[in-house]
Amino acid sequence: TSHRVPTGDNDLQGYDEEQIRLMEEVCIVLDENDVPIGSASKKVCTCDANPFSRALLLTAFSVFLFDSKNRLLLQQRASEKITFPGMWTNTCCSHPLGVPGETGDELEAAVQGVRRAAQRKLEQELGIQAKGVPLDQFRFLTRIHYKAPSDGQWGEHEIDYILFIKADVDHTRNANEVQDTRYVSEVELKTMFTDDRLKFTPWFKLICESMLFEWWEHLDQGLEEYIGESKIRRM
Ligand code: DMA
Repeated sequence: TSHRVPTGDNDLQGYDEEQIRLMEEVCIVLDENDVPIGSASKKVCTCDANPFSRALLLTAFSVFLFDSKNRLLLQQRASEKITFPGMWTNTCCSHPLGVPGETGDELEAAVQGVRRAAQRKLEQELGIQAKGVPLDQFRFLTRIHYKAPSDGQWGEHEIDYILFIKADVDHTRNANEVQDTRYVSEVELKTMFTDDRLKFTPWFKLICESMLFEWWEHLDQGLEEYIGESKIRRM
């Protein structure tokens, strides 16, 4: 009998070409305590199909952008996305890249790297200009460690840096990334959750079920007490 050695090579056939290209982006691989231990392509890192490796732990970030009326900007992921297509989620999520400027060993440097990555992706996904979302306006709240399978073949295993920013910005939609956007109040978001036709990403649901509404209520007063938490929240 012959044993087939898993290659860790997920099959990307049939997916969108631009999204296949983005799977070559180099992500930061972490140990369980958020210490960078290497880097690898997003394709390798998010491969959940190989029983020997599974998805690697990566640095990720989740931006929550609020307008001056404290409404949260949501996006619906494009159907072209390889992971979690068509699902509603927070303003913007991605991974900082393993390049100078977006990576750092100490927490403060890592947060600054994540802020730069957030600026880059807000522009790429939503056409939001960097000058409308200055680095020092992103407020780092905490880190959330979680694992979410997408469809058996792909999965996310991440330490997710949570960033809040309050800014009135103009946005567009990169159709390859985002199919729809919507500003919501807390009540409007809770109403969306009751509509079975809408699907939400697992990390957004986790954050909504844990801290989001508490943070949201303190946006203008008292958010300081939640900022810069050093503990990693394991979910
Ligand atoms: C990954 O986001 C990050 C989190 C927090 C799940 P993503 O799949 O939207 O990344 P990208 O837009 O780079 O594909």
